[in-house]
Amino acid sequence: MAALLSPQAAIAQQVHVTSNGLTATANGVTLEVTALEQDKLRIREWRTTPPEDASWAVLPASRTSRIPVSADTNGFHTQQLAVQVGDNLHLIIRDRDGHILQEDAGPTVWRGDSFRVYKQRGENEHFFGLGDKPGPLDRTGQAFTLWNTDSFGWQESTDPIYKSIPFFLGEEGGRYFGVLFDNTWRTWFDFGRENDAEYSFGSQDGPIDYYFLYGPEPRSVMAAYAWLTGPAPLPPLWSFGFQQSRYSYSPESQLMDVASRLRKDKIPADALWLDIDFQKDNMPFTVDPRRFPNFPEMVSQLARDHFHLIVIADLHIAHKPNADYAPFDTGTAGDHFVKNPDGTPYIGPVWPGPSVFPDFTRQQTRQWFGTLYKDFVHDGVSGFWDDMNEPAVFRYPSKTMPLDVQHRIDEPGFATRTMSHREAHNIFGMQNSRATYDGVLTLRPNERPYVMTRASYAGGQRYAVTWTGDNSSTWNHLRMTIPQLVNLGLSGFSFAGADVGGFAGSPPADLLTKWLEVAAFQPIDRDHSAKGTRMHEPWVDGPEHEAMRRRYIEERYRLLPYIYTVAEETSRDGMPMMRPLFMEFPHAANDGTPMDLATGGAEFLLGPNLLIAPNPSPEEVAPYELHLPPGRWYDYWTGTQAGTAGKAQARDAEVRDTLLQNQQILLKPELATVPVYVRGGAILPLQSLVQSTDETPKGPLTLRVYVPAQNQPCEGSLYADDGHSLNYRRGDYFRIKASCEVAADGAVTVTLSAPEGSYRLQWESIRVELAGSAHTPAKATIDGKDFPVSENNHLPGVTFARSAKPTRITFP
Ligand code: MIG
Repeated sequence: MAALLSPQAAIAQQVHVTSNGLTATANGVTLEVTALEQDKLRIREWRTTPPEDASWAVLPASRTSRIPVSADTNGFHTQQLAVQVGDNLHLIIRDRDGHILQEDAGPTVWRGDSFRVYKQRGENEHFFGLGDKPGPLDRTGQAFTLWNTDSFGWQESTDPIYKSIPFFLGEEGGRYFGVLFDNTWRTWFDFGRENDAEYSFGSQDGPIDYYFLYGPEPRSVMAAYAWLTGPAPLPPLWSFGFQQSRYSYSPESQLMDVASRLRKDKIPADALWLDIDFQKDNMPFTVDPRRFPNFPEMVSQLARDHFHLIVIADLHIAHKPNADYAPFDTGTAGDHFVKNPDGTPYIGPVWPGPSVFPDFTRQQTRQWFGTLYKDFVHDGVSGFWDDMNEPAVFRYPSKTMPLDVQHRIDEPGFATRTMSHREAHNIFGMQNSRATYDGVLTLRPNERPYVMTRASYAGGQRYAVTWTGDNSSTWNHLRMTIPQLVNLGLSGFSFAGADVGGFAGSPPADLLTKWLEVAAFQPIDRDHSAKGTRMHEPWVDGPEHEAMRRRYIEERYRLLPYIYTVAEETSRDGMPMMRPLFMEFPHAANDGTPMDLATGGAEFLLGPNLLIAPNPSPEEVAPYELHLPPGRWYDYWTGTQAGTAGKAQARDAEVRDTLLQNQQILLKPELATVPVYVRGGAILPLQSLVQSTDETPKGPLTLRVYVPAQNQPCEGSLYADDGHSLNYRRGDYFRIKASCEVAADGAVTVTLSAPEGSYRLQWESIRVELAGSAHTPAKATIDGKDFPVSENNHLPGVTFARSAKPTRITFP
């Protein structure tokens, strides 16, 4: 981060160090820096009076957290950060070794009510996050607008799209920090596009209110952001199964045909989705009695076939007075709709025709909206889909409602007042999904709500999972799913997916196959397509394609114990499921440069241990380079070592001959394969194949140990619970930790901890097996007793009854 710029004409200013931070005033502008924790600061700046101290994104306990600081001249320090204010409110944040982490590039620039804050950008500084903005993983050199927008058919250069997540990570020299700019108006970010020596953020109006979260490890930034805005709650287990959707399955018989074909063709699946055509005249919270005459019976039938049903329920309520349409009648009676400046309800055209829009920033309105799910919940519908909540409104060029529409804030912790749509727009979708989440939770109090939203704001992960909206059926869109979903994960939305196969357009068979393969390793695996496109279900291109697709979906189901364990980590400490390489290997390069810059963000990690390496140019047939992070790696599909160490074992002669030094491998793209690697020292929990998460897997739970080099770390864990209730929050879960050690003679000892939690694991036996052991012993010892070793897929292992005590397994 560059040296201090010479400040403009020095203006007398006063810096008051307080017990928890400082305030400084110059030119009528006040700067306030508050230490929330040793490594977390809140920064506010204002001209006349301090803005209201409230937030839709930040948890009240975190926002009001304070720690004592030590005063310095013109600043203060905590145990981890030093804050200094120079002339003209020039703010510098350093770590305790004196490295500048963030420094103003000049005073805040105001134009009327709008403003922009400028920071110096280091020559090698990189930026990530900002939700699912299209474009490269690294945000450097780009500028963005945050304004929730219905962007059907968005492309790589489209900005803005559906969500506004004003959170980013910065990195230089291997030191990471996060910034949440908590302002709900239209905001702008520039990461060195206008001037590569600066980055900046600003808004049309509203407060200058941002949080600085220091790492230095990227993992700590994620934990800090989860502390600040709340982690995403753990979704139900079934939502990690395969999900099949289309705009729209209708009538009922078509949906039931899809359900039975999935079972008949043995394509494991857990969820089906109904899009708007199941409704009567596109009216939310209705069912078309003609096309879905037996709705409750249909939901029960699906449940008997082990399918969960998710239905769309858009927020716009049809403007239908005197038509016996309860959402309109009760909403009107309760005064729940947003208004024009003259006090009349605002009416705008959407799917049902003229529609009114709930005033979601009122607690009473959200409570009312939440009751609308009653019948669906009663019928056994498992999840809800909040679409169109930017909000999308037809016919206006802006694709949303007029900016002078009035919203009311009536909310504990906020001043009661009205605000214009300018201020409410970016939080509208988030508050819609909050109403859905809270409403469904109230109706089914001990079950985890499953809500998927299109629009949201920072902190919206507390209420809903998300997807990337109306992507396209192109190879480039398949490639873009990776940087988009990784950046969403870095922005709090770990539970996210992209429409598999692409929404707009019709994917050629090869594209759909490859997409189904790659998405098997992404957090939400949901095949969805637009009206008028060709069908997308796994079988539509004949048995050969179907077999390739099935194989990947099956592998996802075998990996579910691992996938669910990784998901639980998100819900505890904010670590995304889909991770950039830098998250696990921040020091892969000596100078701290994130590894992902070399790979172009094409590779990703699923949890800590699986590396997925699809072709960065998925439509090309030429070999491509794989960059493995430091350490030993195994080919997931063969169990053999990869990289330099695994040279002799490479399967394909052409590939073997082109193996490179330094953990680089040349891979030959194949339609039937996505390369996947496992970190040496990983212990992966795996299960036998099931057709849905309802089915109890046969045989033992497998813990597959990928033998590390001697003295290298070796660990893994398994988390399990009943998969659907909230009992896990009261200790009803199961967790074991596993570790291994390799002796000088190659003997491997695996240690399992005593299980934590009261949940009774569905597996009564456990198999511990080794990938990459030097030899196959005939016997192993378990707590000192001999056990026969058996091979499964060429991997030696032992099976034994699960125990409540720690277990030690030695393979001599
Ligand atoms: O104007 O409900 O992004 O997934 O299928 C289109 C119909 C409305 C947009 C969503 C898409 C959904 C579609 N919706």
